[in-house]
Amino acid sequence: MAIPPLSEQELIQQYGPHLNYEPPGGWLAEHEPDRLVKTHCCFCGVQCGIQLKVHNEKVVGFEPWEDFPVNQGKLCPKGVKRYLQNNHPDRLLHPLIRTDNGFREADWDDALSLVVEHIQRIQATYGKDAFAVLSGASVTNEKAYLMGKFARVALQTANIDYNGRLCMVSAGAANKMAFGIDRVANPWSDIPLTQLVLVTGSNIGECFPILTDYLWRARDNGAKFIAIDPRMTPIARTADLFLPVRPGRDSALMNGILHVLIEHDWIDHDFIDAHTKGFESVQKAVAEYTPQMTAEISGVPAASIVRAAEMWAEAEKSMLLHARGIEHHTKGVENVLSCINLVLATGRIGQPGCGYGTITGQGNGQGGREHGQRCNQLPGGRDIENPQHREEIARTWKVNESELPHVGLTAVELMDAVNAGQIKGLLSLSFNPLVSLPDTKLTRAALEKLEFYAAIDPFMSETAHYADVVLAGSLQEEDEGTVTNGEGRVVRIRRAVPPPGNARADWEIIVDIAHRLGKELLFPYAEPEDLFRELCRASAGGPVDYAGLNYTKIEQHNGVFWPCPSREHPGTPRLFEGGEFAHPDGKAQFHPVTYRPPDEDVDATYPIIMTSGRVVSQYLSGTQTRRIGPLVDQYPGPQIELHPRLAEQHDIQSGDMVCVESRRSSVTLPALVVRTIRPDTIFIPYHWPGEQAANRVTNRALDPISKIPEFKVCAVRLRKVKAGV
Ligand SMILES: Nc1nc2c(c(=O)[nH]1)N[C@H]1C(S)=C(S)[C@@H](COP(=O)(O)OP(=O)(O)OC[C@H]3O[C@@H](n4cnc5c(=O)[nH]c(N)nc54)[C@H](O)[C@@H]3O)O[C@H]1N2
Ligand SMILES: Nc1nc2c(c(=O)[nH]1)N[C@H]1C(S)=C(S)[C@@H](COP(=O)(O)OP(=O)(O)OC[C@H]3O[C@@H](n4cnc5c(=O)[nH]c(N)nc54)[C@H](O)[C@@H]3O)O[C@H]1N2
Ligand code: SF4
Ligand SMILES: [Mo]
Repeated sequence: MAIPPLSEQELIQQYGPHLNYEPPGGWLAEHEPDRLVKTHCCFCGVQCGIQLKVHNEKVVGFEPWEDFPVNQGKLCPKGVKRYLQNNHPDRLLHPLIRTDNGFREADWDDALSLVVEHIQRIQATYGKDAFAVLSGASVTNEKAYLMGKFARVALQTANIDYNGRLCMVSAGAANKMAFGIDRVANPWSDIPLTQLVLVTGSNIGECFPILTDYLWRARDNGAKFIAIDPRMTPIARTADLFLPVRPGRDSALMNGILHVLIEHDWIDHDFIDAHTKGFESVQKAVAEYTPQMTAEISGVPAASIVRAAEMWAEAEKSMLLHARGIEHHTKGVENVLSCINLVLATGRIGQPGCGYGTITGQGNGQGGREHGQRCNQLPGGRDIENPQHREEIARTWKVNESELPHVGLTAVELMDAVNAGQIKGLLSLSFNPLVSLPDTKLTRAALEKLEFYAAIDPFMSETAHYADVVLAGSLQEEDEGTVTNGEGRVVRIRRAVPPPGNARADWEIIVDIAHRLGKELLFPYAEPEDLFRELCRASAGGPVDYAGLNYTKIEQHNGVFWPCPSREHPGTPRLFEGGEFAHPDGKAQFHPVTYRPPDEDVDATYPIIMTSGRVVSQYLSGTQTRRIGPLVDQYPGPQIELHPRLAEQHDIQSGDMVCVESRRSSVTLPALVVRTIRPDTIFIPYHWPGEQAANRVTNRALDPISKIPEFKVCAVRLRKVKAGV
């Protein structure tokens, strides 16, 4: 007997948005929402406001949130499709325990008992630090704070770090060194007020699509625009001046631009004298970076270097913005310092339309690096080796200062310590290192050596496949909390729906483990707001001060910028007004930078530079966005971008399969021949795992200060494997 097919109505009921097409009448017609929840996009650091449409306790769509000032209702391709991750058939609905026959579903009591048993066994056998924690910056401030406290108080391990170590740390370290504080100096609403925007190492159009709107508004007001990138990115195509820098040469290029400014005396002596220290050393350092020498190192024509300096000088107000393009280097901190030197020497900071900033990447890239989940940090941006900071936090946490661990290993070093057998156990939250760390082979070898690994994730990430226990955690829309966007604006994340099935809110899982470790009294939280209250208290008087914040105030003002030290304080959208910096003497510090080559430069055997990054439709290691059909359609798999001249040399055409080999391993992917990239450079987006992973070939060398890996430069050679069809 024929089985009757499902009707349109039944299909919709059964599969909802996963049908992946718009039914006649649209989703709205089928799913009159039960409620709209004002919250924020779960992806990048712009943290666009969005209203999630909820039907039957599932997120089924979205509406723009036009009153939220950052994006005023606008959303990018990922923002409009993000709702498709909720209620996805791949969502983890139960804890999973590894058996000889794969994973089995478990209840929470069994899963968490096993976690606690292994934590206790490993720590008793090998010492406290042998159990490590890796956390993430896609999670709320509340969770970031909890993870730091959990590691130091419940586990008493020094070894906790986070995936921002792959992201924001070069800029963070340089900002601390130069300004005494790690936050973008201006709100984005300053961009339309400026006369010149210089963007280096950021593909804003694809990575922060909504910020493009601020650039357009600046252009509408007459601003000029300079872009620096080895690739002519979508925004670079609209630039007044484009400097196609050779990857890994930014400190030389910035020194060269400053050299021209000093040569013509286009600098701000009054500002330098009144508000900074150390200018002479920078003046000396850039003296040799003539346009000619800078051109030879950077691959940018000397005339363009001079033109960049002229345009900077001609503008009365200017802003310099950068992202990972200059930061993902073994000299990431130096690259950033060379940018800051340019800004300080010309006094272009601390005024409306005049300023500087790194563009924060992850959704909570800013807050994620403030509240103590970094290996060298305590809440409020405090230093874990500073005796006074340790005392302050020990008091808040009601523990003895002597019990607080000291500085631990950074994320990549931590994985290396796993590989070396020093760390035996790992708990991870919102981190997928198998895809996101450089040199995949090494990461995989390390994961295989762990005696015990527990991963908390809403999806089965590639790294979670290596876990002994996978704990079904929550998506951003399934928990209350706050995040701090790329401007330093603390915004409210609302719980739209509960976690599905037996999945639990991340913070509940961590608190449950802490209780099972006998620390009930030190983790007395009933809801995320309890955590936020404690976080604000813990931050009081620290370098990152949230003391005056609470949920109501944040909601009333569409977000509040830190520092916000008291209830009456309105928050601080623009830093350094009046030339007042955050070092104790109020002055900014210049740092001389001398160019040095990348850790792995090209040679006769590996003659081509490989760089890596992103495409607009995919997000980070892809755990979420590779599951969203329309985003997969937009850019189904990684391709190797290369210039026609390089392609011709290797007889390669678009679609041919090309093997890229480095000293570590190789990856074979289809070629995409484009005129927008330098002929000596190839680019591969890194969002895919396994055989398609860009990180099979990347270099694990670290910046000596920030410990960020050199994702943006390694030396490779090419081989055509197969002609395309
Ligand atoms: N669509 C999308 N958006 C995202 C993300 C995502 O995964 N997908 N991730 C978010 C996160 S966490 C981050 S960190 C940001 C990253 O944002 P971006 O830093 O803007 O993005 P990337 O693609 O990593 O790199 C930016 C640019 O650096 C250039 N570049 C490479 N090498 C060099 C160099 O040596 N010098 C200079 N000057 N430029 C160089 C690349 O060609 C690229 O265009 O994006 C955020 N937004
Ligand atoms: N080659 C190369 N490699 C790179 C980069 C590059 O440019 N080139 N960029 C680097 C950068 S800038 C970054 S930021 C890293 C990012 O690398 P990762 O941080 O490893 O990437 P994510 O995809 O954010 O992995 C986070 C995991 O968090 C889960 N997750 C998301 N939200 C939540 C939540 O609320 N709770 C829980 N429990 N889990 C959640 C996701 O499902 C995913 O499995 O990659 C780095 N790697
Ligand atoms: S710009 Fe960033 S925050 Fe805004 S919708 Fe796109 S991914 Fe989400
Ligand atoms: Mo990032």
